[in-house]
Amino acid sequence: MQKSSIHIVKEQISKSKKIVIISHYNPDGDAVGSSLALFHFFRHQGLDARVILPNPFPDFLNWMPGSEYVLIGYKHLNTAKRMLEEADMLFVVDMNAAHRSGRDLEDPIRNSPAFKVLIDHHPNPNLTCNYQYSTTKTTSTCELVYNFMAKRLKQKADITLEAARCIYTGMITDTGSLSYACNNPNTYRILSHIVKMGVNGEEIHRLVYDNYSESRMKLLGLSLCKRMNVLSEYATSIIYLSLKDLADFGYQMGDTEGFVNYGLSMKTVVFTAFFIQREDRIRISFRSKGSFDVGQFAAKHFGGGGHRNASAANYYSSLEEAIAEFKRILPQYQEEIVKFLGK
Ligand SMILES: [Mn+2]
Repeated sequence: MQKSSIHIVKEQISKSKKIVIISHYNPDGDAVGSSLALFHFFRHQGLDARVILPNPFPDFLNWMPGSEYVLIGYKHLNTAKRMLEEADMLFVVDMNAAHRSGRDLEDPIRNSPAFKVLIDHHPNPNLTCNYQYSTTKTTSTCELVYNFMAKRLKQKADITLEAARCIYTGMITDTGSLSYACNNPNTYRILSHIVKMGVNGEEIHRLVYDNYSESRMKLLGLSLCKRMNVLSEYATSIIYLSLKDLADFGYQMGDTEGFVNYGLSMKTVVFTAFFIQREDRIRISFRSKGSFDVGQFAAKHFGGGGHRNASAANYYSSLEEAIAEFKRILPQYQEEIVKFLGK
């Protein structure tokens, strides 16, 4: 499909009657942030905009302005499908393909007759759309949403404080509070602008990070004490949690968000994998330091994908088998991983 110019997008927005914004399954700070930032931006202009997220977002994002208006797609599937059918504009954010919203929303997204805009920072965008704004060279989709509004549409003045707070949230949650994917001066220009607008970074940090459940803290303790192995000769660590572990500690959705980063925070570790057992599969998250590309690793060996330093995959077998498979593959990368040690 021939991609439209930004002028056509602008014209589409101005005459749009029903704008729908959708993001990925298991929405994180960036998915919720980028969706709600657009929501506030359009509402501010008097446009009818609505957000669909496939399933509930974690509790620590409940405070986000506008979150009470989000439609949870899998709870209200027929409504979600009807909204996608009736939308005249559809914004797909923080995901590179329709199936990221889950099986039941994949076709409704693809078949929606709406004018489609994709805004995303994952590699290999794969959605037929009218306008695509996709690059991996950014902190987050929230940063791209800011650029889209301020630079492409040239409507900086329509970014409200609520939208700015949402943008800030995605920028910090997708970068481990600006500890990776954050070496671009533009990132700080945006932060400077939105802090000037009145965004309180300290408050958002407190709302997001000092907002954990008791079950999360106990699961974290278990993970680090009893479920972490460091494979020193490979500068690699693994953490795993079984269904029983989750049940024993009263797991709630979102509790293990970010656990994978603990595996990487050791001086002697360059590569880490976090295995979590779900009802029907093992979800594996990978993280790395430096040039070791875990996006490619996940794609090649586990049918997953993601970014150079952060990726994920599903493995349809037992937890033990997933870990064994990982350990079988690891030796071929030993040299590549270890060479980053101490850098
Ligand atoms: Mn993101």
